[in-house]
Amino acid sequence: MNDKTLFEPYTLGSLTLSNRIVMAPLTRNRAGEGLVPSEFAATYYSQRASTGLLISEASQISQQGQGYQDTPGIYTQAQIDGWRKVTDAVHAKGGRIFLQLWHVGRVSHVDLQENGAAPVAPSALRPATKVFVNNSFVDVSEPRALDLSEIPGIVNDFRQAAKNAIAAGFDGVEIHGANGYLLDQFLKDGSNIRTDAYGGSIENRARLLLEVSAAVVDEIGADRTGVRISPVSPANGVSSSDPQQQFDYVVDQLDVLGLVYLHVVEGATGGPRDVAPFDFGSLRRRFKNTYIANNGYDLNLATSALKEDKADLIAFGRPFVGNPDLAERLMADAPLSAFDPTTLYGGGAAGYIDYPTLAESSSAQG
Ligand code: 8OZ
Repeated sequence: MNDKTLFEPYTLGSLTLSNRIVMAPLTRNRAGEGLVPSEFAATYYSQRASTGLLISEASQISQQGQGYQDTPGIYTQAQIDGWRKVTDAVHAKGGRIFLQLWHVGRVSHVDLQENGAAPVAPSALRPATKVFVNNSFVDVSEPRALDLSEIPGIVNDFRQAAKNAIAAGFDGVEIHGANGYLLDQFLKDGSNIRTDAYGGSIENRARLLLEVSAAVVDEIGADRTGVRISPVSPANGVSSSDPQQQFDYVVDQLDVLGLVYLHVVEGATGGPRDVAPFDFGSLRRRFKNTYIANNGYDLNLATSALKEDKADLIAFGRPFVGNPDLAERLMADAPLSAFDPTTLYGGGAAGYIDYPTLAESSSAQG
């Protein structure tokens, strides 16, 4: 036991965070023309700037990397300029923000791809999952397996996107290696049946994530690079026959790269924490820098995880939708507001920037 609390400053690489609370990436599908962040995004993120570290919604690194309508990108100058408004607004309030770099792989639809092309995947295996496109949830399209010759281009898209994120004023980036998207599809043997250097053994399946991580570290520095993984989450139809061995190896290698943080979705994404016997403590012990724990944490669970040294920072996701001042509410052990599920994905300002703080709602009542 130790005396750590959620509400004390924390040193993350060269940054000082005002507390140990992290806002997990939350997809909101409100990007505008050219997949530029919403005109309301600067307000949305800066309303949440009392959080120690904000992580942006997943943002595709290329058109090929997009899987849902109206998600923002980080591959055009207009997108960089749009994100600059967000980072300026967050920094003006003393906040810190990383951008999450995303390639969806096979979790996509031909209507989002250039010239209606098939989504790309480690192997031509279509998952039983849906994407939001043309204003409805539809089955993903039949994917095609990436040719070996295409892989360096994807690594380079991640590298360029990281550079763009820094140009947009972000404090760092988080590589999305979780939730059944491209990098997780390569890691797990249910979605990766390749027979080349990127499939088969644990080392081969980890190769793409590690090459992407090394490229991003080379481009912007290890102290600005984090990775998110979800070892046992079946999200988007992935499965692994050897998650402990796979992720022990991955984390050992990420540790060698000196990444500033490891962000772990502990359990099924957005669902139960204990879906399989898996020792998250093993990942925690293998990784020397900051460990961010995520998935269904509340104040009590977060406090005990810190006191038992199971994590350095705790990421909260959905509670941030309806509680812009979540940090203050947790500090006061105040009640949390629910959010409106009908405005979670898509729409405009409503259900996005109009959730009141505790102080605003009590003055409105009184
Ligand atoms: C919810 C809806 C669409 C995408 C993830 C980026 O699960 C997502 C996502 C979540 O990581």
